[in-house]
Amino acid sequence: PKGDRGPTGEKGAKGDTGDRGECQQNNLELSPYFLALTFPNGKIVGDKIFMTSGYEGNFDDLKKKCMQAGGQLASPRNNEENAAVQQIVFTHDKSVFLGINDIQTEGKFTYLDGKPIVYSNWQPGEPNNDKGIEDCVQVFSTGKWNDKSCDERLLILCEF
Ligand code: GMH
Ligand code: CA
Repeated sequence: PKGDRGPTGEKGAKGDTGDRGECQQNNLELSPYFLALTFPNGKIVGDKIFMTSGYEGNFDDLKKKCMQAGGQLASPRNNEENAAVQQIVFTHDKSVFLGINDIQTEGKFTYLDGKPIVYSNWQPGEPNNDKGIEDCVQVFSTGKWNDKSCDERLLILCEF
């Protein structure tokens, strides 16, 4: 378990077998390099890194900025990834846009590549397409999702 290792994830710690997978991932997350690089703007989940720069903008701005950086807007695909997104939203007290929208077909939420979403964490009553203008998805500090106008200016959160 994660808690069994020292907080510094010292080199050559027990369990550092060089294997790919969970053991190595835990050590990576505890290494001072990753602690430094992810504090306070990033989170590592499995082989995915979520990172904000603090920039705020509308959906198109944020989508473009993430792509220019070689990543894409955060697109959590399970509870663990969503919890990482939530933690960044909570830390910064600013909600983020996901790389998910129903711009193409109202009511059918897809990733940026157009594929249907495999995971969601909607706030009860959402998505409601309020006033008929909500095609993007924001995450609250509770981790719950709300569809929101893509013209809102929210915090950037990319995944790499
Ligand atoms: C409406 C109501 C609220 C809800 C908002 C939100 C806007 O104003 O249904 O309860 O919180 O819409 O969905 O995105
Ligand atoms: Ca809504």
